[in-house]
Amino acid sequence: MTNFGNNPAFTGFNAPFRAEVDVFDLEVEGELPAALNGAFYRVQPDFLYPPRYANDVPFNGDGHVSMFRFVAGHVDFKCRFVRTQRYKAQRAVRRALYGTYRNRGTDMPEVRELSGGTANTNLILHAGRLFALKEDSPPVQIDPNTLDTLDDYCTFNGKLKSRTFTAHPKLDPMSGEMVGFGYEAKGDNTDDVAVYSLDKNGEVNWEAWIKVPYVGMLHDFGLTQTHVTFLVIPLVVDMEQMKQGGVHFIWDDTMPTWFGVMRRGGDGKDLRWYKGPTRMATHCMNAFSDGTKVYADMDMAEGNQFPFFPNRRGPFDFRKASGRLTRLFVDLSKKSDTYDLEVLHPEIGVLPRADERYWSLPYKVGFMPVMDPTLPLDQAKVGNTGLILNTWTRFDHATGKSTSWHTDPVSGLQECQFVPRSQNAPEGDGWLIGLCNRYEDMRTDLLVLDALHLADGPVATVRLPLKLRNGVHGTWVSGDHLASGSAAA
Ligand code: V55
Ligand code: FE
Repeated sequence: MTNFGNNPAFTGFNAPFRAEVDVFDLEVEGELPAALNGAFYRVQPDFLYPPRYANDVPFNGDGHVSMFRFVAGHVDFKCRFVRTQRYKAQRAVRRALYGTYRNRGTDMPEVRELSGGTANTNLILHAGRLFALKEDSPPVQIDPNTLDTLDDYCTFNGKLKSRTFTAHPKLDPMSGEMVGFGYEAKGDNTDDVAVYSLDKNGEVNWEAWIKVPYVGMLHDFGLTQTHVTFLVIPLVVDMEQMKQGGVHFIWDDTMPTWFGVMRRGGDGKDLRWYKGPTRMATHCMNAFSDGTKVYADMDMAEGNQFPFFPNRRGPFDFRKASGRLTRLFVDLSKKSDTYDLEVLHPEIGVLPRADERYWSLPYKVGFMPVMDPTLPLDQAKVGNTGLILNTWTRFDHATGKSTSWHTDPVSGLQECQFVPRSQNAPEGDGWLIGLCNRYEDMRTDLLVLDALHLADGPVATVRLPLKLRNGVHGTWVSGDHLASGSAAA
């Protein structure tokens, strides 16, 4: 094959990984909590072949899933590429056949009928099925024990009519339902969104079709006990740019945001759109309802947060890319056609997470990787996925206080994952785990912190003998869903 060249997106810590590895019994410093029984899955975009287009973006890498199986104070490791239709087609001919990010017109003719999905963004387990997700295509089902791909185009028994499905489905802890949606549901640049819920056995039990005010990235959404919320942001689809071989999105800072709120289980006709200022927000820490009041907490910035998606005007501005956890609020009993915004905490960060036992419910505790507050903002480096993050922070919305732990200056942190100490432990009582990039020796560690005592630092550091790439999202699956024993036997 050709090589990846000296593009900074593919050198140093960002070098392609491409390997499929099993490591039995990883080295551990410190003490792994014996009660941690389950698996941490996370996914990184990892190009199997060098992209054919110079303008391609990190978000177009092939989905490469890592599994850390925690059992009896030990961790076994396994990683595999997801066998997407794209992966299999390119592997068969030993070269890239697909084009640039979410632009099917740049794909070679022989693959245009195949799925373009990369399964590179997130994972979730529902009704015993583990899905690897990319928002431009249906879920890909993988085996939670072997990581083998079981279904490269999962339509929920033919019930998923949308051509796309979000990378951020939510689980309702009360009903056991999984709720999700697909945007651009009838094809590129269509303003159709299809919303679905699946009952606790994995059967589709609700479908509603709605329209967005304009077609922008709809990456995540909010789920409450009674409603779903969407935020349309001005990272808009540009068909002109795509015709010229460009990527799917462009940032248009002349456009407002629209916060959409609609009832769960209905036909979508009650959907209301509330206007707001130009903002970027990708992720929802959690959302909840209180009577007619609906709240959604998102990491929100003034401008484009993805340096690799072009701005319609002006250069990338990392000051405007700084996002803070922000509460979006509407009262459905009021006539207002705008939504309210309130910054909840001063820290600058991305990738907010909650104690998922509180998804869709009133909650107090959240977590987020943030920039070390001792780093002056204008010295913050802009990596290929935005700001360099070296701090994990726990937020308490009831007191407005936060506690943090930050790494040494030659390390960086990826997304964090909360794991409850037990199924009925209080909210936020458990561990915070996630990957740490060791830039000096080009390795990756998995850190385990006590979520109640972040400032004390890791209780255990699980050392990998290799370097993983910057990943996107991960999920925790408790041991009762998994085969007993080793993952890497
Ligand atoms: C995101 C990630 C994506 C993508 C769109 O975090 C949005 C946001 C890894 O791919 O395609
Ligand atoms: Fe995401």
